[in-house]
Amino acid sequence: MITLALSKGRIFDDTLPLLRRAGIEVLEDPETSRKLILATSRPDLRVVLVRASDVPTYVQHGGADLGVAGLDVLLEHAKAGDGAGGSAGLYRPLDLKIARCRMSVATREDFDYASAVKQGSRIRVATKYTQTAREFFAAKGVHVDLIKLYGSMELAPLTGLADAIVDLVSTGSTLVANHLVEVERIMDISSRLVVNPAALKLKREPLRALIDAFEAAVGAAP
Ligand code: PRT
Ligand code: MG
Repeated sequence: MITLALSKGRIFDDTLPLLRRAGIEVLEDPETSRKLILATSRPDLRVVLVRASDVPTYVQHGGADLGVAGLDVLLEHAKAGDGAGGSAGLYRPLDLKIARCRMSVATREDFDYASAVKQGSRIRVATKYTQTAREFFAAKGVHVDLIKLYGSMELAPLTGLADAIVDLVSTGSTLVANHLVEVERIMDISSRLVVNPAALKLKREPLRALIDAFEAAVGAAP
């Protein structure tokens, strides 16, 4: 049996067409079913539904043989280095080019970010991505106080909790709706296939075939 870890929502929705192109159907809809383990049309492949940020943990520790996670999540997981060796425990063979967005710095419209950076002021930055943000600002030589949040980052500059946020942006409409502006782009983000290296040894043939099928499906994507 091969176990594929996916998170509900955009990762599941964007992985489905890739699986379909590889001739694989997921037999249950996570939006209507309460099941966390979903069968597929391939009797030797099942999907487990986990939190987006738990995908690397499942794959690293063998709860799943492979999984799909955003680069944002993978970088935080690797840098958190929770004793288990960060990304050392994950083989990352493929950019699936799905769930694309960018990681950016945003502030209130009336906050002069460029001047704050130039003057070397300490900037209070709220984010879920503290590891990535710390590295980004350190490389620029910008002094920041990082405030860890788990969601609704957009609220932080509006309430005075922070001067800036580091968050994901795709259409930009969330920023606009909250009167925030993107002042710097940190990196482009897409989702990656990650594989447990031990599983790749033990189940080499079927896992290789599945990775190849994903690769062909990405290549064939419109
Ligand atoms: O919800 P949970 O805490 O379980 O996890 P999650 O929020 O990380 O999961 P999910 O499903 O929301 O996101 C999974 C992955 O999708 C992320 O890890 C990213 O790699 C990727 N992705 C792609 C995005 C976006 N686009 C995105 N736009 N993840 C989040 N957003 C959010 C963003 O944080 C902001 O709040 O959407 C809002 C901005 O969108 P626009 O279109 O208004 O700019
Ligand atoms: Mg979410």
